[in-house]
Amino acid sequence: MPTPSMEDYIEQIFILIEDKGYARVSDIAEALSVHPSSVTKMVQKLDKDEYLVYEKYRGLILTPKGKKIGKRLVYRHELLEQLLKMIGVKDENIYADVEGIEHHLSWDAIDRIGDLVQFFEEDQSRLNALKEIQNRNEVE
Ligand SMILES: [Mn+2]
Repeated sequence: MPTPSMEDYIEQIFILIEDKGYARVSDIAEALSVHPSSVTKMVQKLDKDEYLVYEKYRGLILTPKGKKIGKRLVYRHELLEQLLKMIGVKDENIYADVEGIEHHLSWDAIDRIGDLVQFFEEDQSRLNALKEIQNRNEVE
């Protein structure tokens, strides 16, 4: 299992490759606000653990194992953003909150949160009922 920090790197590398077709050390450093030397170090570790293949002058590619986990990490991040947005968390808090919690939930909890999001999405009246409670709590 990747550590939280490894997860952040795999997630960003996956997103960069999806968006641009490649992931450079400098792009990864910028996306994660870390020093390029930290990226090089982590990329070597991820290579050793077979999440990616890194060649110094050619760049890096995710292995099937890296791609699979990358896809799940991006899904997890997006699902949690969707949940927080849906329950009315302010936009300005959403990204930092998701970064704070995403590594600390089991995949079981993620799947159940997926059910919950679906529960609300399938019927607008459920969201309205939640909104009503929130309005009531605000007054109190
Ligand atoms: Mn994330």
